[in-house]
Amino acid sequence: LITMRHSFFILLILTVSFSFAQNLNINPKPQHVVIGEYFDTPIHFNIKQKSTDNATEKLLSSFFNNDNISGSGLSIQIGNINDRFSKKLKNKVPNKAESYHINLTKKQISVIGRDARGIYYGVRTLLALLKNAVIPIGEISDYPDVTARGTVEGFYGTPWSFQHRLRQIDFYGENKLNTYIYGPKDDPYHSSPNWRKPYPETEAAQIKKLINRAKLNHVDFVWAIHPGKDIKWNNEDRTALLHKFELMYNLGVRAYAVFFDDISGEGTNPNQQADLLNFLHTEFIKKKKDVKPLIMCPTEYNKGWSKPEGGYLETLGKQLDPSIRIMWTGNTVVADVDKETMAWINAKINRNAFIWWNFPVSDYVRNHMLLGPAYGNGKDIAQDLSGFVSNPMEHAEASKIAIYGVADYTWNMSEYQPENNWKKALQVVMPKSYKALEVFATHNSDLGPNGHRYRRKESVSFAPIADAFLKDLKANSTIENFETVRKEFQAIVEASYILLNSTDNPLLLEEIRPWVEQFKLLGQSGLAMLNMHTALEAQQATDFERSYNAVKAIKTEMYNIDRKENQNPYQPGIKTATLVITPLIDKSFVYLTQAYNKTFSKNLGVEANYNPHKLFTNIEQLKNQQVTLRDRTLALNPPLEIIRLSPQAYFGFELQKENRVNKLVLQLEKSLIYNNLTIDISTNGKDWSVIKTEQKDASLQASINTMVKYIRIKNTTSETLSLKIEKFTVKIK
Ligand code: 14T
Repeated sequence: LITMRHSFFILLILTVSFSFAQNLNINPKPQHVVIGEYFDTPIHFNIKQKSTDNATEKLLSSFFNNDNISGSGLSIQIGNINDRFSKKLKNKVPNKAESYHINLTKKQISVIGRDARGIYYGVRTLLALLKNAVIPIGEISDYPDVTARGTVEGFYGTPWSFQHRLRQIDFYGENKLNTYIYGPKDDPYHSSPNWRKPYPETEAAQIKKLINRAKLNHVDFVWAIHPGKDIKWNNEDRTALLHKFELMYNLGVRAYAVFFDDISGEGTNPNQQADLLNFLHTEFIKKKKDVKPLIMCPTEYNKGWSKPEGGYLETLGKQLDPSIRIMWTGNTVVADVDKETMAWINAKINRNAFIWWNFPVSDYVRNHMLLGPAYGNGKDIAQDLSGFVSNPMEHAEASKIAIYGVADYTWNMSEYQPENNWKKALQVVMPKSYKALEVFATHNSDLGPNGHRYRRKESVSFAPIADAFLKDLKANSTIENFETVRKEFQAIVEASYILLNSTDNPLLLEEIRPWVEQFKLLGQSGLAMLNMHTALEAQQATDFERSYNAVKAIKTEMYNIDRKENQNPYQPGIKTATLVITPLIDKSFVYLTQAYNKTFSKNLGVEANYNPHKLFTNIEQLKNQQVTLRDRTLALNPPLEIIRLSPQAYFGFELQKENRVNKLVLQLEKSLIYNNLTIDISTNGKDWSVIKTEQKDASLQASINTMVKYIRIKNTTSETLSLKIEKFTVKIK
């Protein structure tokens, strides 16, 4: 009996400490934690450190000061494996880069790092432990699974501000991310036309500061250059590149990348690319001695774009110096990666690929906020990667939710739990209002239909409830979930108010504000929709019509926000909760109004302001591109991609019915191509007539003024044309 009771207690202690271990609240989750009892965190510490660098010193002084340091306090020893104090414990430090070991007793805490970064990470973990009221007795052995972990600021759109970059770099340090690749597409000194030129003074000074901040966080600031749009494969440009590297070196850069993505023409030649990189490797990296290995982004950076006939990837794989890392986005531009992805690319390039994960980047769905968990990548690929970076949204603070997940995933891959991590991330970015943020983020995760066909789950636990609601509504039976749905709409409204008035992260609020406003209105329209149902059940026509008008009025307000906020030329406007909540409200509204019309012999309108016209094309690349109707202008959302138009290929619009069409405008990056295109119209999709066009303000225009159902741009030459569509609109009467 005694033994039984004994083992029961042991079991109890084990479970308690186990669940507490889960709760150490350290992101990323440490690899090995063995802990037993806890003791109260003392007030004073007697701290001795050896071999600590500036970054670690600075970190230590953020916690230890004259008030909590004392000779009689809890002894803390910090150092590396060669320091004398670590003799007994150094075997426990994992034999991996950036690793550390922490030993915790009531008498002493030892933190031993394998290298400078290992010490720094050990101290990060130590400080996290000391923030709790109790300290565990036991040991932590820890190391990262992936060598290079972090982000690539590689999106199109407004680059992050200086202030945001500083905050990001601090955030990376806090979460043991070690890589920030600087490559914003819209920085002209990173790309064409100015990649050859030095940064102007202000920008240079800021980059210098970012580099210093990165050093203090043990983050490699990797400066990327994107020269492929206009590079000449000659000595002059090669020297220009070397010179720019030297200038950046003088600002403090010690890690470099060269991007050849999203270019066409001469710049795409793999032999020339490899030559250039090898040249930089021997003439710069090797000579400097304190610069990290080069990273390159290939032109064919995903499987979908790789042309096996051309042997592009194999050429890079064979020719590039083995130390040079090659980036890869996966099977398509925007994709999650798995074992198969890695096996395919690694075989081609003769090395482990460096993953460029295009999440949570939203530059192709700019009207959406991507706030869901970071999930979808294989948890068994740690050994197949040389690095893993996330390309974030232009909304820096909002991106931290996903980046927090990337930190955990890349550090301790097999144990990564996306949903748990996501909940912690919400608390980190909004320590007080995180519950409201959870309501908002739960319903703002998906991207909607998009050219890359990348989707995310959204409103996961609510989705079945919404389905059941609609089913009951249509079957005219009692709605079982009515109260649950009402509560959710109420929660949406309340969470929105809480967020709009929250003070715990003003910068985050600034980014999400228009979406939260929209979300609040959406919740209110949901409540009004439910009132329509209640009034219909009670046969109260007046109440029904008031709620009906309220839904319409709220929709008008939402429409106005959509027309006013975030007016970029790509995906203008503000979309919220598009996967589950919005369709639920829209469908219910139509259904209820129809039922009311029938019962009361009325004729209330149900027309939604959705777009009834369609894209009309035989080009695979374009088939998922969205079209927008604003006022009376129908527009193709301009793709970031260069579109290849084979002979006879066409793109245009199919209108819902015959309509008088006015003006057509097509704007391409290069206006030379206009001569190779015709504009056709048709009323049946079979018989076409070519219409007259003129070139005006670098665009191709046509005044049409007849009834058409189909209108298209067509390649009438016998050559394949490559075009970058900047604008394509028609005005409908
Ligand atoms: F270099 C790459 F790995 C990459 O992903 N490049 C861009 C990136 O800057 C952008 O943020 C991301 C998401 O839109 O995708 C790439 O951008 C594209 C994608 C295309 F399909 C640019 C042109 C495209 F045709």
